[in-house]
Amino acid sequence: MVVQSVSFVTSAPSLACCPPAEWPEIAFAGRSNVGKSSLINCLLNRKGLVRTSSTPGRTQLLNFFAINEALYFVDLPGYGFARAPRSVRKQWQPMVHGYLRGRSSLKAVVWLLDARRDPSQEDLQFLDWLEESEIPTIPVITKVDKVSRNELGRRVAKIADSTGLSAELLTPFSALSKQGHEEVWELIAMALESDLNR
Ligand SMILES: Nc1nc2c(ncn2[C@@H]2O[C@H](COP(=O)(O)OP(=O)(O)O)[C@@H](O)[C@H]2O)c(=O)[nH]1
Ligand SMILES: [Mg+2]
Repeated sequence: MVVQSVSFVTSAPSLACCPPAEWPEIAFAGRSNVGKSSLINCLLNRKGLVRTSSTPGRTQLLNFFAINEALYFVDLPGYGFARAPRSVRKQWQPMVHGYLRGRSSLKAVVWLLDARRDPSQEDLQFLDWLEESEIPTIPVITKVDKVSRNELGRRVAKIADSTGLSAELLTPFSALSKQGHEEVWELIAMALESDLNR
């Protein structure tokens, strides 16, 4: 896709506060610090559009970005940030689950896992929930520049094993080297073309 225009639209605290569902939508999910904001910036070729931070747990709202006035990207709040206040952790599930289940224009969730980590309990629970909810999921392995080629093969096999996903479905990505940029866009394009109506 040729990205002609990108703009930040709004931060919504709940499904009810989201902008009108007039365009197809792709959401980005994963634990705090996994690289969601960096992936979105990379896909859109905009360096500072989505605030990336080395302080995890900052993004606590559903952040909407309009692309070409035809598509929304939604940066979801991350899970698994133990140091976040209890009130924030309690809000996460109704906010994110409510949005993902209720948003009629949602075409897919890009779900991120860190190449260097084994999937956590929360990662696996979230994947189970996505499957149960029949939400199309695009799994992406982030920060692959941080592991060697050999190690990446082993890491992907391990992640495939613990998630039950086939290794071919796990797309390696790096916001640093841009490895996987084209592949992730292709998977998004396929999801947008599917005539799935929810
Ligand atoms: N080396 C490397 N670092 C990355 C990559 N993606 C993200 N990071 C770093 O990981 C940290 C968290 O990234 P961010 O995009 O804010 O994660 P988010 O919390 O999921 O939105 C930041 O310090 C990023 O610079 C990547 O592909 N390679
Ligand atoms: Mg972020």
